[in-house]
Amino acid sequence: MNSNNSRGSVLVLSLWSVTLLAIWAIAAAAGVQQRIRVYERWLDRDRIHLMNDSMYKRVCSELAAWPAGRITRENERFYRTLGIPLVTETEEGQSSYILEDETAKLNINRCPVDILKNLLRLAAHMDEAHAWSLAGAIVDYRDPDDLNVLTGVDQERRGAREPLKNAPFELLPEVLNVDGMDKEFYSLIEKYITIYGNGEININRAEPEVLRAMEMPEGLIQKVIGYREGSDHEVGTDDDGLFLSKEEIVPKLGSASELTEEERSYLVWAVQQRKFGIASSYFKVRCRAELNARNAEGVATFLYGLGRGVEWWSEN
Ligand SMILES: [Ca+2]
Ligand SMILES: [Ca+2]
Repeated sequence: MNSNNSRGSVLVLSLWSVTLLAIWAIAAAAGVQQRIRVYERWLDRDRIHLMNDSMYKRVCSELAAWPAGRITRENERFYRTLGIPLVTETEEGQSSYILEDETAKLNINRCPVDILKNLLRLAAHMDEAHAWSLAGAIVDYRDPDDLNVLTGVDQERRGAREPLKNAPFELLPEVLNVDGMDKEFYSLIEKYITIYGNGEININRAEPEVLRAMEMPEGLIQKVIGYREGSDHEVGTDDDGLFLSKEEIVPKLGSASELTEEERSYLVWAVQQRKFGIASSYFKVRCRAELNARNAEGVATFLYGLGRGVEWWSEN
């Protein structure tokens, strides 16, 4: 009887040991698998970084040869594809970059208060009084004095969320420090504003919202867009119209579609007043690397000033 009990105990103990060993083996395997996954993710990040770095070097070397503010025979092809992703297939996946023309946006360091007001009405859907007030606050933040740009009165800043900087914006998100600006308004106007460039808007690339804020007549905006798209009504194709100099704007547009007297006067005035340019000096470049098999991707963004080089760079 005792011998049977003892054999039973040994059997139970053995079974427990086998079960515990099995649990330990499963846990160990899971731990190893987890470590492998962490290691693979680390390798993916490294590969993505290298792909974006290679794209970054390629774009920088291309842009280093471009003259600022001028379209040449060599870079004309790139001006036709601004805003369109250029994709390179690799063994591991796909690399792409897109050039965003900062000079096609309103420079909040130079833009007059009424144009900023127009943009806030159009893009952030503000009423007239609200748009004037916030546009005034943006100008007061950046201009050197303490006078309210709308009333000329010395500002009483007590109670304001942020003090006036009285100096230019150095980064775009700094506009969130302006009294009355919030994340929602910022997200609505972000794509139309910049802190780079001499204030001339690139008429070859500006979005309709920017042209509207510049008080270009609506019919003329449609004619400019139609000229840029060409007869196939698509941008990025060979028939796209491109103004190669400011002097070409009025005659080229006039020969593509009939201009009214009001439209012609606006264009002549705007070119004389240096409201529009035809080329870019600053590009925001977004590089994207994707690994096909791993469902992993990473984006690197940098700002390139022609004749200046890279102003900032970020990766995520
Ligand atoms: Ca000020
Ligand atoms: Ca076209």
